[in-house]
Parts: sequence; C-alpha cells; structure tokens
Amino acid sequence: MSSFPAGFVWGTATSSFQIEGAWLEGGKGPSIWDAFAHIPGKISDGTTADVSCDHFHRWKEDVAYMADLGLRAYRFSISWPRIQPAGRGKVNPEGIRFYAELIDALLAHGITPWVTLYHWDLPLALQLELDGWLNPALAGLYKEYAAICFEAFGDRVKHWITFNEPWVVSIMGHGQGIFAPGRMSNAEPYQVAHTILRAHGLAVREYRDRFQGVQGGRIGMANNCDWREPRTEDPVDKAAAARAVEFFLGWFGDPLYRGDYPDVMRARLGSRLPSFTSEEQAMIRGSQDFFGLNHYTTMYASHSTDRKSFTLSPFANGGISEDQDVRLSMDPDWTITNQGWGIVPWGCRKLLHWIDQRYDHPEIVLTENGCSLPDVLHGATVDDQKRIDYLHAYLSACHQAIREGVRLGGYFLWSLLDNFEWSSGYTPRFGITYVDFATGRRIPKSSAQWYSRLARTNVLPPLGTNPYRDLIGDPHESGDTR
Ligand code: PNW
Repeated sequence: MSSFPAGFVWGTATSSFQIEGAWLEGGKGPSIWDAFAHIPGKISDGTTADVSCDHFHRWKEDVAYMADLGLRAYRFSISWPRIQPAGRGKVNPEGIRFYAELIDALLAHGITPWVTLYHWDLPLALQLELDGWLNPALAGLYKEYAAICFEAFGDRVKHWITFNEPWVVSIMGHGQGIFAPGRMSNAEPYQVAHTILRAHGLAVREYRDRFQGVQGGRIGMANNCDWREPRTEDPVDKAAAARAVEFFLGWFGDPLYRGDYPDVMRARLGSRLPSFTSEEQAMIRGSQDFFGLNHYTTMYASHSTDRKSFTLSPFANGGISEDQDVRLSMDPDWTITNQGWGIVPWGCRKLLHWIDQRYDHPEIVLTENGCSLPDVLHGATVDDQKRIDYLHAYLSACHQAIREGVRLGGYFLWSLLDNFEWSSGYTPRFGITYVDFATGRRIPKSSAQWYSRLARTNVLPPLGTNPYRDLIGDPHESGDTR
C-alpha cells in the first residue's frame, strides 16, 4: 500500500471547448476551434464540438457527480470568447454568470476549482483581425482578459493556470497545422511561443500587482512534455535525448525559472528564436507559483540528420525534428493506447526528476495524465480495466518520485468525461465517465469507481498483477527500484 502525502490534491480535468457545446449560445462569440472544426477534413471523424458533452446545460449534474465520487478538485477552462465575444472590449455578462455559478456550485460541493484561462479556444476575431498569437499585441489583450477573470472570480478561485500547453499551440497549431489555426511554418511556432510567454508574464504581473495580495491565490502554467530516453548509450544519443527535452519543456520552463530559452535552442535556431528584452526577462523569470505538467507518454530519441526519417505526425509527437536532429522511436514491446501513445510509467518518474533538478525543486502538479481507449458500453457499465492499469502504474511511478524527494502536490486525471478530442473528434475516449453523445447520458466507467476510492483514501493499492508492474522503476539502471 502506498499512501500519498497528506493534502495531496486529487482531481479531474476538462476544457471549455472540449465539453461545453453551446457554441452559439449565451452570448458567446466564435473561437478559432469552432471555425477549424467546421472546415471539412480537419476533424478525422467529421464531427464538431457544437454540442459535445453539452456541459453548458448539464453542469449541475456534472458537479454533483464529481462530489458523489469524492473528487475534491476540478480543473476546467474558461472560454475567452464566452467572456469577450470579440476577444477585446465588451464583456459578456452571461459568460461571467455561467462561470460564476459553476464556481459557486463547485465550492458548495466542497470541490476546489483550478481554472485554466486559455485552453486553445482563441476568439476568432483576434485571429482574423490580428493574426492571433503571431501578433505581439496579443500579450496585452490576453492580460486584459485575464484581469477580467481575476476581478470576477478571484475572490473564489485560488488556483490559476494561465495557459494550457503552449507547446501544442505552437507546434501543432503553427508548425504542423493539424490544430487550429492550422498554420504550417518552421518559424511561427517560436514567435507564437514567445508571445504566449510574454502574455503569461504580463498576466502574472497583473495578478501579483492587483489581486494576489488580497485574494491570496497561486498562478502557473500547464506545460506538456513527454519523456525522451536515449535510444542507446552512445553519447550522441544521450545528447539528442537531452536536447529533445530542452526543446520540449525547457523551451517554456527555462524562461519561467531562468529568464531565457535554453542555449541549445539559441544555438540551433539563430534568428528564428525571438529574444526577450531584459525587462521581459525579469518579468517572466519567477512567474509561476507551481509547475503544472501534462504528461502522457515517452519516446526514444536518437541523433539523426536523416530528415526523411522524421515523422511529423501528431502521434509521433515529433515537433520540429529538423531543428533538433532528433529521431523519435518506440519500443515495439510497449503497449500503446488508442492514440498510439506508449504506456511507459518510468518515463513519468524520470521527467519529474528532470524538472525537480533543473528548476531547483519546485512544487509540481500533474495537471493532466490519462489515456484513451476504445471503451464500449456493455449493458449499463463500461469495464475499462486497461485504464485502471494505466493510472495505477503511472501513479506508482509518481509515488516513487515522491519517495525520492520530488515535490509532487497533486494529480488531475484527464478526463472527467469522454469529450471532443480535437482533430480526432469523439473517437478517442479519455474519460473515466462514458458519454453517450447521442443523448448526453453519462455512465461511470469502472475507472471512476477506482479513482473515487483512491481520492477518498489517499492510498494506492499494491500493483499485484498490473501488466506494467516492471515498468515503474528505471529499466535502464541496474537494480530494480520497485
Ligand atoms: C492535451 N500531442 O492535448 C490537452 O491538454 C487536452 O486538451 C487533450 O484532450 C489531452 O492532452 C489528450 O490528448 C494534447 O500529440 C494533444 O503531443 C496532443 C498532444 C499532446 C497533448
């Protein structure tokens, strides 16, 4: 039996675009994801998020359900175009009311809200009029939007996340073009990330100057990173793996903790990597109170300049491999989820240690972890033992990291509900709750019961016959640390 530290936060996570639906209701303006999902061919199963889980109308049921499960924290996002339909200026009172009521209901049920201010649904007007995150002016507009939220909700919200996964916005939205706004470039990702980091810095400064003293909350980002393990012991592969993590997480973590991008990025990208002024550096350095991490999988990295071998698909999770001279690969023995992502719990533990060491022992919160499976409804239940196995193994790796000294303070399971999985539509199911999208009916999967017990007891049961039990400790080091 493994007890988690007292006060460890157990929650689930969702995002506005993926669950709310009601895309033209409540005074909301269109977002870039509304537009993108409506372009034929962009969503692999031909669906849109117009209705999705219809959380906009069913939120009371969803909050009561979370309380029934004993989940005491919930990470959700605020839709910017619900608050400011045109992205700037006029505020939509119905949008404010929707989130205020949601927050009040959560608190009334003893559930602590963790609020993401930007989970990719940029107001469409800002894309059409200003080119979205490519325009440095977005940083100031974002700060104004954030201040509206701090003002409206900050008396009750004490945990803020400025941005969800700027890596995805940059690489998948502006490099690979498979996420909104669908652009393909080898320079724009770095410009977009730069604007997002400046936006984060401005919003945090605003929060600290005007709100934090009175409201007493905390603020950070949720960055995603997969682990990159050297394919071989060869020093060039070790360097390739180290470089790959720096390009992935160091890209955002280094500015936040050290004030600038990793040297290896500067050396390889030259003028394609924008520069911070010294004032911006001072603003961004030290601008998060906890390290939000979204983590799903691991890949092997090897040094390679053979450009043809690079797989630029979202499932290869490659990013812009040319800039790194890194080839990614998987172990054919790994079990994969529905997304093609390998189940490699030891990668999670190694990544937690990487963050702990590089950024001087920050408090880390796993703001997302989970898996998609081809869940099917049998009668009135969904038996998703494979998800339980995944969660159990990843949480065992987390527990081991905690025992080794990593300051992991919380865990948010992605996701509370099956939902709209971006360019894959409704086909991947990430929820611990099955959603029948034809009727909106929610059906708890067996993983919901399992997670409920964990959240109530704070105790992880022994791994027993878990199929990933030998993948918790480091298989690349001698001596099993299980
Ligand atoms: C994250 N990738 O997205 C998001 O924060 C969630 O909205 C999403 O539903 C969840 O993970 C599951 O995918 C990602 O290909 C999407 O590297 C794609 C990638 C990473 C994260």
